[in-house]
Amino acid sequence: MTTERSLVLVKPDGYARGLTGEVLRRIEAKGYRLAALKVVSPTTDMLHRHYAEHEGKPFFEPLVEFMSSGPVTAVVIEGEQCIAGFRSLAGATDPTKAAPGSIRGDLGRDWGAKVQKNIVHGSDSPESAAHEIGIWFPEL
Ligand code: D4T
Repeated sequence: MTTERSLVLVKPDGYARGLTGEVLRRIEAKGYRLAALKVVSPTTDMLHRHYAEHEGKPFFEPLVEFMSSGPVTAVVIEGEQCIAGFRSLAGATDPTKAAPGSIRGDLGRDWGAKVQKNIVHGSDSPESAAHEIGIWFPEL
């Protein structure tokens, strides 16, 4: 089994609510390593590249607007199967349905917005992780 990397984002809602430390704590407590970390104010271009698969969907523009609304903490995590492992830590996309014990289940809720403000992002495949790490950490 080769070591994997995943791109994790603490989204503007998580950053603004002071939950970055809690998210990092859960990642480290699970046993994954933090390979790179920074606070970023993403450009529209970065977000269009990051969310290209969702272009044209009804939540795409609200999603880009939300993700541009404040700083984001971008993290590269590392460890065997960390892609699936972090998605399990994060929980379901909809925070109302996310299981208690998960980041979104414990810390997230529906705020009545056009887009789900669900605290974190995690890559969903090795190909997405490589692509996304290139967008958020071009220096790596
Ligand atoms: P990300 O990509 O942010 O880790 O979230 P997920 O992997 O869990 O979900 P996603 O890519 O399908 O969606 C990206 C982003 O859009 C929001 N969203 C999604 C939304 O507001 N309404 C929706 O119906 C969907 C599918 C939430 C996450």
